[in-house]
Amino acid sequence: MAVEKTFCMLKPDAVRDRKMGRIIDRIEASGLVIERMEMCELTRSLAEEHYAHLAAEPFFGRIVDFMTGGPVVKMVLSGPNAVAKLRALMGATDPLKAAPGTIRADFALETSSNVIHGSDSVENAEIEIKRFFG
Ligand code: IDP
Repeated sequence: MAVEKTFCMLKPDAVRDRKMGRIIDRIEASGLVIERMEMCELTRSLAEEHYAHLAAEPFFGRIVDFMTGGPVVKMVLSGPNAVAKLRALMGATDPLKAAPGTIRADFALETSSNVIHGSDSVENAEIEIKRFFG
């Protein structure tokens, strides 16, 4: 299995609602290694760049408002199949459709505030790690 790096972010709802510790516990328990971790606030331009693939959606402005509305925790994770492993831990984008036991199923209620981001491919992981950590 290929050792990969992936980018992960705990969204402002996870920080505000004091769910960070429990989510990080699940990440560590999965075997993924936290290589870097930092709390920060996103600028509008960084949030817009990160969600540029959704720029045409009617909810784009609300995503940017949400992501810039409070601190986030950004992380670089590594391990065998890290990209797919984190996506499996996270569950589906809509928490109501996420499999039981996944982070989104257990800690989120709405698609628009679904507690966690994880890169969806090795290529995007590389781009996102550069975007957020330089
Ligand atoms: P992902 O986060 O599961 O990779 P994407 O399709 O890349 O999903 O969407 C990015 C984020 O945009 C989602 O995590 C979610 O917070 C938000 N989003 C996606 N679709 C909707 C929607 O239909 N309504 C509101 N927010 C959405």
